[in-house]
Amino acid sequence: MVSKIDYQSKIPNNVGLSDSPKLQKALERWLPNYLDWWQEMGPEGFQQDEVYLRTAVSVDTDGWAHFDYVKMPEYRWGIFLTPSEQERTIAFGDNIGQRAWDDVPGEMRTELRRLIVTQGDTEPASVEQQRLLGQTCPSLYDLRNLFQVNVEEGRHLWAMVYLLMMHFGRDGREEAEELLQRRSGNADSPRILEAFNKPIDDWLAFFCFTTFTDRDGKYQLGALAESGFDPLSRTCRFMLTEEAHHMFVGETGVSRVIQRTIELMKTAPEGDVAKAGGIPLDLVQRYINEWYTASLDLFGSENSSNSATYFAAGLKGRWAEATDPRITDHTALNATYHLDVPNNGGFEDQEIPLRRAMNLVLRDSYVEDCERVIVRWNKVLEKAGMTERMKLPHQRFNRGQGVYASGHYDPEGNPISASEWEAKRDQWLPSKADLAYVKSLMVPVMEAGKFAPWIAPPRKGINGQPIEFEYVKRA
Ligand code: BYC
Ligand code: FE
Ligand code: FE
Repeated sequence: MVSKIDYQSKIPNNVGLSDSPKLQKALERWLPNYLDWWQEMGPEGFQQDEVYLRTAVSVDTDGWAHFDYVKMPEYRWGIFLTPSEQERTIAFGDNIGQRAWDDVPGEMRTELRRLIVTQGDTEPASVEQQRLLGQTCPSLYDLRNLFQVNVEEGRHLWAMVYLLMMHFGRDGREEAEELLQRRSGNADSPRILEAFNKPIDDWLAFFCFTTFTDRDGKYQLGALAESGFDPLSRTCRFMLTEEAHHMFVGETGVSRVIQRTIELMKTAPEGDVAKAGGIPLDLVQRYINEWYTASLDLFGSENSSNSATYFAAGLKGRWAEATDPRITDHTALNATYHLDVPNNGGFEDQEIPLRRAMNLVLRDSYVEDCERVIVRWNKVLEKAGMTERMKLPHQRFNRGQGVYASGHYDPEGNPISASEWEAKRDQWLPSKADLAYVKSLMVPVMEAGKFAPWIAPPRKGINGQPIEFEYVKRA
Protein backbone atom coordinates (compact mmCIF):
# COMPACT_ATOMS: atom_id res chain seq x y z
CA MET A 1 0.00 0.00 0.00
CA VAL A 2 1.34 3.43 -0.90
CA SER A 3 0.72 6.02 1.77
CA LYS A 4 0.05 9.56 0.81
CA ILE A 5 2.91 11.85 1.73
CA ASP A 6 2.31 15.53 2.19
CA TYR A 7 5.44 17.13 0.74
CA GLN A 8 4.00 20.59 0.69
CA SER A 9 3.56 21.32 4.34
CA LYS A 10 6.47 22.35 6.54
CA ILE A 11 6.42 18.99 8.21
CA PRO A 12 6.49 16.03 5.80
CA ASN A 13 4.07 13.42 7.05
CA ASN A 14 1.73 10.60 6.21
CA VAL A 15 -0.60 11.24 9.12
CA GLY A 16 -2.89 13.77 7.44
CA LEU A 17 -1.50 16.69 9.40
CA SER A 18 -3.25 19.24 7.22
CA ASP A 19 -6.58 17.76 8.30
CA SER A 20 -5.87 18.46 11.97
CA PRO A 21 -5.25 22.20 12.13
CA LYS A 22 -4.90 22.23 15.90
CA LEU A 23 -2.20 19.58 15.92
CA GLN A 24 -0.47 21.17 12.96
CA LYS A 25 -0.40 24.47 14.78
CA ALA A 26 1.04 22.91 17.94
CA LEU A 27 3.77 21.21 15.93
CA GLU A 28 4.55 24.33 13.95
CA ARG A 29 4.90 26.20 17.21
CA TRP A 30 7.26 23.54 18.51
CA LEU A 31 9.33 23.47 15.29
CA PRO A 32 11.31 26.72 15.90
CA ASN A 33 12.14 25.55 19.44
CA TYR A 34 13.31 22.27 18.04
CA LEU A 35 15.50 24.10 15.52
CA ASP A 36 16.95 26.27 18.27
CA TRP A 37 17.73 23.12 20.22
CA TRP A 38 19.34 21.58 17.12
CA GLN A 39 21.54 24.65 16.59
CA GLU A 40 22.58 24.68 20.22
CA MET A 41 22.95 20.95 20.89
CA GLY A 42 23.30 19.38 17.45
CA PRO A 43 26.65 18.68 15.73
CA GLU A 44 28.88 21.63 16.50
CA GLY A 45 30.74 23.23 13.61
CA PHE A 46 29.00 21.50 10.71
CA GLN A 47 25.62 23.16 10.37
CA GLN A 48 26.49 24.88 7.10
CA ASP A 49 28.02 21.84 5.42
CA GLU A 50 26.36 19.84 2.67
CA VAL A 51 25.93 16.29 3.96
CA TYR A 52 25.01 13.30 1.83
CA LEU A 53 22.01 12.12 3.86
CA ARG A 54 19.08 9.83 3.47
CA THR A 55 15.71 11.33 4.22
CA ALA A 56 12.57 9.32 4.89
CA VAL A 57 10.10 10.27 2.20
CA SER A 58 7.61 7.42 2.43
CA VAL A 59 6.99 4.18 4.26
CA ASP A 60 7.21 1.84 1.28
CA THR A 61 9.55 -1.03 2.09
CA ASP A 62 11.52 -0.48 -1.10
CA GLY A 63 12.03 3.17 -1.72
CA TRP A 64 11.28 4.88 1.58
CA ALA A 65 14.56 6.76 1.57
CA HIS A 66 15.92 9.50 -0.62
CA PHE A 67 19.68 10.29 -0.68
CA ASP A 68 20.99 13.75 -1.44
CA TYR A 69 23.14 16.59 -0.13
CA VAL A 70 21.41 18.63 2.53
CA LYS A 71 22.44 21.08 5.22
CA MET A 72 21.47 19.51 8.53
CA PRO A 73 19.28 22.36 9.81
CA GLU A 74 17.33 22.03 6.55
CA TYR A 75 16.80 18.30 6.97
CA ARG A 76 13.11 17.45 6.52
CA TRP A 77 12.21 15.86 9.81
CA GLY A 78 8.94 14.14 9.09
CA ILE A 79 6.27 12.12 10.81
CA PHE A 80 5.75 8.66 9.37
CA LEU A 81 3.71 5.75 10.62
CA THR A 82 3.55 2.40 8.91
CA PRO A 83 0.10 1.87 7.39
CA SER A 84 -2.57 0.60 9.75
CA GLU A 85 -3.52 -3.04 9.51
CA GLN A 86 -7.24 -3.50 9.23
CA GLU A 87 -8.70 -5.14 12.32
CA ARG A 88 -5.42 -5.37 14.25
CA THR A 89 -6.01 -6.94 17.64
CA ILE A 90 -4.04 -6.84 20.86
CA ALA A 91 -1.74 -9.85 21.05
CA PHE A 92 -1.05 -10.18 24.79
CA GLY A 93 -2.01 -9.28 28.34
CA ASP A 94 -5.43 -8.89 29.90
CA ASN A 95 -6.94 -7.27 26.82
CA ILE A 96 -5.78 -9.94 24.42
CA GLY A 97 -8.01 -10.34 21.37
CA GLN A 98 -9.59 -6.88 21.65
CA ARG A 99 -9.30 -4.41 18.80
CA ALA A 100 -6.15 -2.29 19.07
CA TRP A 101 -6.82 1.25 20.28
CA ASP A 102 -6.61 4.28 18.01
CA ASP A 103 -6.85 6.56 21.01
CA VAL A 104 -5.41 6.41 24.50
CA PRO A 105 -7.69 4.52 26.90
CA GLY A 106 -8.25 6.87 29.84
CA GLU A 107 -7.06 4.47 32.50
CA MET A 108 -3.72 3.96 30.73
CA ARG A 109 -2.92 7.56 30.13
CA THR A 110 -0.27 7.95 32.82
CA GLU A 111 1.61 4.78 31.90
CA LEU A 112 1.53 5.46 28.18
CA ARG A 113 2.66 9.00 28.60
CA ARG A 114 5.55 7.83 30.73
CA LEU A 115 6.64 5.24 28.18
CA ILE A 116 6.46 7.72 25.30
CA VAL A 117 8.30 10.44 27.20
CA THR A 118 11.03 8.00 28.27
CA GLN A 119 11.46 6.78 24.71
CA GLY A 120 11.38 10.34 23.36
CA ASP A 121 13.94 11.56 25.89
CA THR A 122 16.65 9.19 24.69
CA GLU A 123 16.58 10.54 21.13
CA PRO A 124 17.73 14.15 21.66
CA ALA A 125 19.94 12.91 24.51
CA SER A 126 22.04 10.88 22.08
CA VAL A 127 22.44 13.87 19.76
CA GLU A 128 23.68 15.90 22.71
CA GLN A 129 26.11 13.18 23.72
CA GLN A 130 27.58 13.06 20.22
CA ARG A 131 27.66 16.78 19.61
CA LEU A 132 31.43 17.29 19.42
CA LEU A 133 32.40 14.04 17.74
CA GLY A 134 32.38 15.45 14.21
CA GLN A 135 35.41 17.53 15.05
CA THR A 136 37.54 14.41 15.43
CA CYS A 137 36.06 12.23 12.68
CA PRO A 138 38.29 9.48 11.24
CA SER A 139 36.95 10.11 7.71
CA LEU A 140 34.24 11.88 5.73
CA TYR A 141 32.47 8.54 5.41
CA ASP A 142 32.28 8.21 9.19
CA LEU A 143 31.38 11.87 9.59
CA ARG A 144 28.42 11.38 7.31
CA ASN A 145 27.31 8.29 9.22
CA LEU A 146 27.45 10.18 12.50
CA PHE A 147 25.25 12.92 11.05
CA GLN A 148 22.86 10.38 9.55
CA VAL A 149 22.39 8.85 12.98
CA ASN A 150 21.98 12.31 14.53
CA VAL A 151 19.30 13.59 12.15
CA GLU A 152 17.36 10.34 12.47
CA GLU A 153 17.46 10.47 16.26
CA GLY A 154 16.07 13.96 15.78
CA ARG A 155 13.28 12.46 13.70
CA HIS A 156 12.61 9.88 16.39
CA LEU A 157 12.05 12.74 18.79
CA TRP A 158 9.52 14.12 16.30
CA ALA A 159 7.80 10.74 16.24
CA MET A 160 7.26 10.77 20.02
CA VAL A 161 6.32 14.45 20.06
CA TYR A 162 3.68 13.76 17.46
CA LEU A 163 2.12 11.12 19.73
CA LEU A 164 2.27 13.42 22.74
CA MET A 165 0.64 16.32 20.91
CA MET A 166 -1.91 14.24 19.08
CA HIS A 167 -3.07 12.18 22.04
CA PHE A 168 -2.19 13.93 25.30
CA GLY A 169 -3.47 17.46 24.82
CA ARG A 170 -1.94 20.11 26.97
CA ASP A 171 0.09 17.64 29.04
CA GLY A 172 1.57 16.37 25.82
CA ARG A 173 2.53 19.85 24.66
CA GLU A 174 4.25 20.49 27.97
CA GLU A 175 6.15 17.22 27.78
CA ALA A 176 7.23 18.14 24.24
CA GLU A 177 8.75 21.36 25.53
CA GLU A 178 10.50 19.59 28.37
CA LEU A 179 12.03 17.12 25.94
CA LEU A 180 13.92 20.11 24.51
CA GLN A 181 14.91 21.41 27.93
CA ARG A 182 16.54 18.47 29.68
CA ARG A 183 20.22 18.07 28.81
CA SER A 184 22.43 15.01 28.71
CA GLY A 185 24.79 15.01 31.68
CA ASN A 186 23.34 18.16 33.20
CA ALA A 187 23.31 17.92 37.00
CA ASP A 188 20.11 19.94 37.44
CA SER A 189 18.13 18.71 34.48
CA PRO A 190 19.54 15.41 33.26
CA ARG A 191 18.11 13.04 30.70
CA ILE A 192 15.87 10.33 32.19
CA LEU A 193 17.91 7.17 31.70
CA GLU A 194 21.47 6.86 32.92
CA ALA A 195 23.24 5.68 29.77
CA PHE A 196 22.08 8.88 28.09
CA ASN A 197 23.92 11.04 30.58
CA LYS A 198 27.30 9.43 29.98
CA PRO A 199 29.79 11.31 27.85
CA ILE A 200 30.61 9.98 24.37
CA ASP A 201 33.92 11.70 23.84
CA ASP A 202 35.61 9.53 21.27
CA TRP A 203 34.71 7.43 18.26
CA LEU A 204 35.30 4.07 19.91
CA ALA A 205 32.69 5.07 22.49
CA PHE A 206 30.41 6.16 19.64
CA PHE A 207 30.77 2.82 17.87
CA CYS A 208 30.14 0.92 21.11
CA PHE A 209 27.15 3.13 21.88
CA THR A 210 25.60 2.57 18.46
CA THR A 211 26.27 -1.16 18.75
CA PHE A 212 24.91 -1.67 22.26
CA THR A 213 22.74 1.29 23.18
CA ASP A 214 21.03 1.77 19.82
CA ARG A 215 20.45 -1.97 20.02
CA ASP A 216 18.55 -1.44 23.27
CA GLY A 217 16.57 1.01 21.13
CA LYS A 218 15.84 -1.80 18.70
CA TYR A 219 14.46 -4.05 21.44
CA GLN A 220 12.51 -1.34 23.27
CA LEU A 221 11.00 -0.15 19.99
CA GLY A 222 10.21 -3.75 19.13
CA ALA A 223 8.40 -4.19 22.46
CA LEU A 224 6.47 -0.96 21.88
CA ALA A 225 5.69 -2.00 18.29
CA GLU A 226 3.63 -4.80 19.89
CA SER A 227 1.60 -2.20 21.77
CA GLY A 228 -2.19 -2.25 21.79
CA PHE A 229 -2.02 1.52 21.35
CA ASP A 230 -1.88 1.39 17.58
CA PRO A 231 -0.33 4.81 16.79
CA LEU A 232 2.61 3.93 19.06
CA SER A 233 2.97 0.56 17.42
CA ARG A 234 2.96 2.01 13.90
CA THR A 235 5.40 4.78 14.78
CA CYS A 236 7.86 2.34 16.33
CA ARG A 237 7.66 0.00 13.37
CA PHE A 238 8.88 2.71 11.07
CA MET A 239 11.56 3.86 13.50
CA LEU A 240 12.95 0.33 13.49
CA THR A 241 13.61 0.64 9.75
CA GLU A 242 16.02 3.50 10.42
CA GLU A 243 17.53 1.86 13.50
CA ALA A 244 19.18 -0.86 11.43
CA HIS A 245 21.64 1.64 9.98
CA HIS A 246 22.61 2.97 13.42
CA MET A 247 23.56 -0.52 14.56
CA PHE A 248 25.38 -1.10 11.28
CA VAL A 249 27.48 2.00 11.92
CA GLY A 250 28.38 0.73 15.39
CA GLU A 251 29.11 -2.87 14.52
CA THR A 252 31.16 -2.13 11.42
CA GLY A 253 32.93 0.67 13.27
CA VAL A 254 34.20 -1.67 15.99
CA SER A 255 34.91 -4.31 13.39
CA ARG A 256 37.08 -1.89 11.40
CA VAL A 257 38.97 -0.94 14.56
CA ILE A 258 39.64 -4.62 15.26
CA GLN A 259 40.73 -5.18 11.68
CA ARG A 260 43.20 -2.31 11.82
CA THR A 261 44.55 -3.49 15.16
CA ILE A 262 45.16 -6.95 13.73
CA GLU A 263 47.15 -5.42 10.88
CA LEU A 264 49.27 -3.51 13.38
CA MET A 265 49.76 -6.59 15.59
CA LYS A 266 51.28 -8.25 12.58
CA THR A 267 53.31 -5.37 11.19
CA ALA A 268 54.26 -3.02 14.02
CA PRO A 269 57.70 -3.41 15.61
CA GLU A 270 57.31 -6.08 18.32
CA GLY A 271 53.60 -6.06 17.56
CA ASP A 272 53.21 -2.98 19.75
CA VAL A 273 49.84 -1.68 18.62
CA ALA A 274 49.75 1.35 20.88
CA LYS A 275 53.19 2.50 19.78
CA ALA A 276 51.98 2.23 16.19
CA GLY A 277 48.91 4.39 16.86
CA GLY A 278 46.29 1.65 16.98
CA ILE A 279 43.82 0.59 19.65
CA PRO A 280 44.88 -2.61 21.47
CA LEU A 281 42.30 -5.38 21.66
CA ASP A 282 42.14 -5.39 25.46
CA LEU A 283 41.25 -1.71 25.36
CA VAL A 284 38.46 -2.41 22.85
CA GLN A 285 37.22 -5.13 25.24
CA ARG A 286 37.08 -2.62 28.12
CA TYR A 287 34.96 -0.27 26.01
CA ILE A 288 32.66 -3.17 25.13
CA ASN A 289 32.35 -4.02 28.84
CA GLU A 290 31.39 -0.47 29.67
CA TRP A 291 28.78 0.19 27.00
CA TYR A 292 27.24 -3.25 27.08
CA THR A 293 26.64 -3.09 30.82
CA ALA A 294 25.33 0.48 30.70
CA SER A 295 22.91 -0.75 28.04
CA LEU A 296 21.81 -3.74 30.16
CA ASP A 297 20.81 -1.18 32.78
CA LEU A 298 18.43 0.38 30.25
CA PHE A 299 16.10 -2.59 30.59
CA GLY A 300 15.30 -1.60 34.18
CA SER A 301 14.98 -4.03 37.02
CA GLU A 302 14.73 -7.80 36.54
CA ASN A 303 11.77 -7.86 38.89
CA SER A 304 9.55 -4.93 38.02
CA SER A 305 5.97 -4.04 38.83
CA ASN A 306 6.08 -1.43 36.06
CA SER A 307 6.83 -4.08 33.47
CA ALA A 308 3.96 -6.23 34.79
CA THR A 309 1.58 -3.28 34.52
CA TYR A 310 2.67 -2.50 30.95
CA PHE A 311 2.29 -6.11 29.90
CA ALA A 312 -1.06 -6.64 31.60
CA ALA A 313 -2.49 -3.51 30.00
CA GLY A 314 -1.24 -4.49 26.55
CA LEU A 315 1.04 -1.46 26.27
CA LYS A 316 4.42 -3.16 25.94
CA GLY A 317 5.00 -6.74 24.83
CA ARG A 318 7.94 -9.04 24.34
CA TRP A 319 10.18 -9.07 21.28
CA ALA A 320 8.11 -10.45 18.35
CA GLU A 321 5.24 -11.16 20.76
CA ALA A 322 2.65 -11.51 18.00
CA THR A 323 4.78 -13.34 15.43
CA ASP A 324 7.30 -15.58 17.19
CA PRO A 325 5.84 -19.11 17.10
CA ARG A 326 7.91 -20.01 20.20
CA ILE A 327 5.73 -17.66 22.26
CA THR A 328 2.53 -19.59 22.85
CA ASP A 329 1.34 -18.22 26.19
CA HIS A 330 0.41 -14.60 25.56
CA THR A 331 -1.16 -13.87 28.91
CA ALA A 332 1.85 -14.98 30.97
CA LEU A 333 -0.31 -15.30 34.03
CA ASN A 334 0.89 -18.57 35.50
CA ALA A 335 4.48 -18.85 34.31
CA THR A 336 7.54 -17.80 36.28
CA TYR A 337 11.16 -16.87 35.66
CA HIS A 338 13.99 -18.20 37.80
CA LEU A 339 16.77 -15.81 38.72
CA ASP A 340 19.80 -16.09 41.00
CA VAL A 341 19.36 -13.23 43.39
CA PRO A 342 22.14 -12.16 45.79
CA ASN A 343 21.54 -13.29 49.33
CA ASN A 344 23.94 -13.36 52.29
CA GLY A 345 27.04 -13.23 50.12
CA GLY A 346 25.73 -16.06 47.95
CA PHE A 347 22.77 -16.53 45.66
CA GLU A 348 19.25 -17.73 46.14
CA ASP A 349 16.97 -19.00 43.41
CA GLN A 350 14.08 -16.60 43.15
CA GLU A 351 10.90 -17.40 41.25
CA ILE A 352 9.57 -14.23 39.67
CA PRO A 353 6.04 -14.13 38.22
CA LEU A 354 6.62 -13.90 34.47
CA ARG A 355 4.78 -10.63 34.03
CA ARG A 356 7.09 -8.99 36.54
CA ALA A 357 10.09 -10.40 34.67
CA MET A 358 9.23 -8.86 31.29
CA ASN A 359 12.20 -6.48 31.40
CA LEU A 360 14.40 -9.51 31.82
CA VAL A 361 12.69 -11.49 29.06
CA LEU A 362 13.21 -8.58 26.66
CA ARG A 363 16.78 -8.23 27.86
CA ASP A 364 17.41 -11.91 27.14
CA SER A 365 16.41 -11.32 23.51
CA TYR A 366 18.76 -8.37 23.45
CA VAL A 367 21.64 -10.37 24.92
CA GLU A 368 21.21 -13.09 22.29
CA ASP A 369 21.47 -10.43 19.61
CA CYS A 370 24.61 -8.97 21.22
CA GLU A 371 26.13 -12.46 21.29
CA ARG A 372 25.66 -12.65 17.53
CA VAL A 373 27.54 -9.37 17.13
CA ILE A 374 30.42 -10.74 19.20
CA VAL A 375 30.51 -13.86 17.01
CA ARG A 376 30.84 -11.64 13.91
CA TRP A 377 33.64 -9.60 15.49
CA ASN A 378 35.40 -12.81 16.46
CA LYS A 379 35.13 -14.02 12.86
CA VAL A 380 37.38 -11.10 11.90
CA LEU A 381 39.96 -12.27 14.44
CA GLU A 382 39.59 -15.90 13.46
CA LYS A 383 39.96 -15.24 9.73
CA ALA A 384 43.18 -13.37 10.41
CA GLY A 385 44.53 -16.35 12.32
CA MET A 386 44.42 -14.65 15.69
CA THR A 387 43.74 -16.51 18.93
CA GLU A 388 42.33 -13.53 20.84
CA ARG A 389 38.55 -13.27 21.20
CA MET A 390 36.07 -10.63 22.32
CA LYS A 391 33.33 -11.52 24.78
CA LEU A 392 30.37 -10.13 26.67
CA PRO A 393 30.79 -9.82 30.44
CA HIS A 394 28.37 -11.60 32.78
CA GLN A 395 25.02 -9.93 33.46
CA ARG A 396 26.04 -9.27 37.07
CA PHE A 397 29.14 -7.31 36.15
CA ASN A 398 29.18 -3.52 36.61
CA ARG A 399 25.47 -3.03 37.00
CA GLY A 400 23.79 0.20 38.06
CA GLN A 401 20.17 -1.02 37.95
CA GLY A 402 18.42 -4.12 39.16
CA VAL A 403 19.20 -6.85 41.66
CA TYR A 404 22.97 -6.91 41.07
CA ALA A 405 23.50 -3.17 41.34
CA SER A 406 24.42 -3.20 45.01
CA GLY A 407 27.17 -5.83 44.82
CA HIS A 408 30.51 -6.20 43.08
CA TYR A 409 31.18 -8.92 40.53
CA ASP A 410 34.01 -9.76 38.17
CA PRO A 411 33.33 -10.11 34.42
CA GLU A 412 32.61 -13.84 34.96
CA GLY A 413 29.92 -12.92 37.47
CA ASN A 414 31.74 -14.07 40.63
CA PRO A 415 31.08 -11.96 43.72
CA ILE A 416 34.13 -9.95 44.81
CA SER A 417 34.88 -7.49 47.58
CA ALA A 418 34.77 -3.74 47.17
CA SER A 419 38.54 -3.55 47.54
CA GLU A 420 39.09 -6.19 44.87
CA TRP A 421 36.76 -4.28 42.61
CA GLU A 422 38.75 -1.10 43.19
CA ALA A 423 42.01 -2.89 42.53
CA LYS A 424 40.86 -4.57 39.32
CA ARG A 425 38.46 -2.03 37.90
CA ASP A 426 40.94 -0.62 35.43
CA GLN A 427 41.62 -4.06 33.96
CA TRP A 428 37.92 -4.41 33.17
CA LEU A 429 36.66 -0.95 32.30
CA PRO A 430 38.30 1.95 30.47
CA SER A 431 40.79 3.65 32.78
CA LYS A 432 41.66 7.32 32.72
CA ALA A 433 44.79 6.39 30.82
CA ASP A 434 42.75 4.42 28.26
CA LEU A 435 40.42 7.34 27.68
CA ALA A 436 43.33 9.74 27.36
CA TYR A 437 45.10 7.43 24.93
CA VAL A 438 42.04 6.97 22.71
CA LYS A 439 41.46 10.69 22.82
CA SER A 440 45.03 11.30 21.67
CA LEU A 441 44.27 9.27 18.53
CA MET A 442 41.23 11.36 17.67
CA VAL A 443 42.80 13.59 15.05
CA PRO A 444 40.32 14.62 12.36
CA VAL A 445 40.72 13.25 8.84
CA MET A 446 38.55 15.15 6.39
CA GLU A 447 40.12 14.43 3.03
CA ALA A 448 37.79 12.33 0.86
CA GLY A 449 38.88 8.68 0.76
CA LYS A 450 41.40 9.03 3.63
CA PHE A 451 41.07 7.29 6.99
CA ALA A 452 42.61 7.79 10.41
CA PRO A 453 45.39 5.28 11.11
CA TRP A 454 43.51 3.56 13.98
CA ILE A 455 40.64 2.32 11.82
CA ALA A 456 40.39 0.32 8.58
CA PRO A 457 38.33 1.68 5.67
CA PRO A 458 34.85 0.21 5.23
CA ARG A 459 34.25 -2.47 2.65
CA LYS A 460 31.96 -0.26 0.59
CA GLY A 461 30.48 3.20 0.53
CA ILE A 462 26.99 4.46 1.24
CA ASN A 463 24.13 3.99 -1.24
CA GLY A 464 26.40 2.51 -3.89
CA GLN A 465 28.78 5.47 -3.80
CA PRO A 466 32.54 4.82 -3.75
CA ILE A 467 34.45 4.97 -0.47
CA GLU A 468 36.29 8.09 -1.66
CA PHE A 469 33.02 9.90 -2.37
CA GLU A 470 32.79 13.37 -0.81
CA TYR A 471 30.18 12.46 1.80
CA VAL A 472 30.42 15.84 3.46
CA LYS A 473 31.19 19.03 1.54
CA ARG A 474 32.68 21.46 4.00
CA ALA A 475 31.34 25.00 3.73
N1 BYC B 1 18.41 4.78 34.36
O1 BYC B 1 10.65 -1.15 37.24
P1 BYC B 1 11.95 -0.53 36.90
C1 BYC B 1 16.79 4.36 22.31
C2 BYC B 1 14.04 3.75 36.90
S1 BYC B 1 17.02 3.39 23.71
C3 BYC B 1 17.70 5.55 35.22
O2 BYC B 1 13.17 -1.25 37.21
P2 BYC B 1 10.85 -0.10 34.37
C4 BYC B 1 17.96 5.04 21.76
C5 BYC B 1 12.63 3.60 36.37
O3 BYC B 1 12.30 4.66 35.50
C6 BYC B 1 15.38 2.83 24.15
N2 BYC B 1 16.56 5.17 35.80
O4 BYC B 1 12.01 -0.14 35.41
C7 BYC B 1 19.21 4.43 21.78
C8 BYC B 1 11.82 3.56 37.63
O5 BYC B 1 11.63 4.88 38.09
P3 BYC B 1 10.35 5.27 39.00
C9 BYC B 1 14.64 3.79 25.08
C10 BYC B 1 16.10 3.92 35.53
O6 BYC B 1 10.07 1.14 34.54
C11 BYC B 1 20.30 5.14 21.28
C12 BYC B 1 12.73 2.83 38.60
O7 BYC B 1 14.05 2.98 38.07
N3 BYC B 1 13.29 3.38 25.25
O8 BYC B 1 15.73 4.44 21.83
O9 BYC B 1 10.18 -1.39 34.32
C13 BYC B 1 20.16 6.40 20.74
C14 BYC B 1 12.40 1.36 38.73
O10 BYC B 1 11.98 0.91 37.47
C15 BYC B 1 16.78 3.07 34.65
C16 BYC B 1 12.77 2.88 26.38
O11 BYC B 1 13.42 2.79 27.38
C17 BYC B 1 17.98 3.53 34.06
N4 BYC B 1 18.71 2.77 33.21
O12 BYC B 1 11.75 -0.05 33.06
C18 BYC B 1 18.90 6.98 20.72
C19 BYC B 1 11.34 2.43 26.34
N5 BYC B 1 16.10 1.90 34.61
O13 BYC B 1 9.15 4.70 38.34
C20 BYC B 1 17.81 6.31 21.22
C21 BYC B 1 10.45 3.11 27.33
C22 BYC B 1 15.04 2.03 35.41
O14 BYC B 1 10.64 4.64 40.32
N6 BYC B 1 10.85 2.88 28.72
N7 BYC B 1 15.02 3.25 35.95
O15 BYC B 1 10.40 6.79 39.00
C23 BYC B 1 10.57 1.76 29.42
O16 BYC B 1 10.00 0.83 28.90
C24 BYC B 1 10.95 1.72 30.88
O17 BYC B 1 10.88 3.01 31.37
C25 BYC B 1 12.36 1.16 31.15
C26 BYC B 1 12.51 1.01 32.70
C27 BYC B 1 12.52 -0.17 30.47
C28 BYC B 1 13.44 2.11 30.70
FE1 FE C 1 16.21 6.51 17.92
FE1 FE D 1 19.23 4.90 16.86
